[in-house]
Amino acid sequence: MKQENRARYALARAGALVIAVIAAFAPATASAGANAPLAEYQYSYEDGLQGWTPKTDQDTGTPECSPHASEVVHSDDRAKDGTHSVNFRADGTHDCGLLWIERRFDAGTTDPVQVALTLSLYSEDTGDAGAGGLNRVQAHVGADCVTDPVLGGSGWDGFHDIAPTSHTGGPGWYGYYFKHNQVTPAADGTVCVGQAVKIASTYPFVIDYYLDETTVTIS
Ligand SMILES: [Ca+2]
Repeated sequence: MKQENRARYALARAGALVIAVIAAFAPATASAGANAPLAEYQYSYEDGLQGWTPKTDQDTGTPECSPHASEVVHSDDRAKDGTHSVNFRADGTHDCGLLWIERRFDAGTTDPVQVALTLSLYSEDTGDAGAGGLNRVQAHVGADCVTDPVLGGSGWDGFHDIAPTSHTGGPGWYGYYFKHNQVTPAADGTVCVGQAVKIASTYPFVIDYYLDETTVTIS
């Protein structure tokens, strides 16, 4: 009888796990259901930046903020998957800044496509690191990459806001999702995707964020 109960428990538990897995992937399945992916690209950054180019507002076009020592580098300090990730070193000295990596993707068409981006970011922020606002995860999706980001009234031109880097749950890896419903690729059938951290506060030190598990889906 005990054995039977154990078997029933194991079956019930397996069923619950299956349901949990389905639930976890349901949104992705639903969004891709009517529009089958043309291409899906995944990155764990184990061997380097895998074609992604690191940039900051300081080294791209006209510097927008007073000089800050932010940089984006490959790292083995932390990883969500494997042993390596991308370290966004956000220097908050001047209450301003943008760090990102960008990469072009073959959409396989010049017709409008939908581009979805998922990523994991490790952050220790639990609120404003200074007193100017919350640092944020942002994204760029377009035919062209951003050659000179300009800080406008509502944020960095060309970058879409996703969510703050801070979480009341404390330090850890957090998932972010962004979808651009209609992007017309460049003449060569490619689109540019950027993953960014916006510095929105003043703090006299460097905050280390880590990016891992990026997926770009083109539909
Ligand atoms: Ca990794």
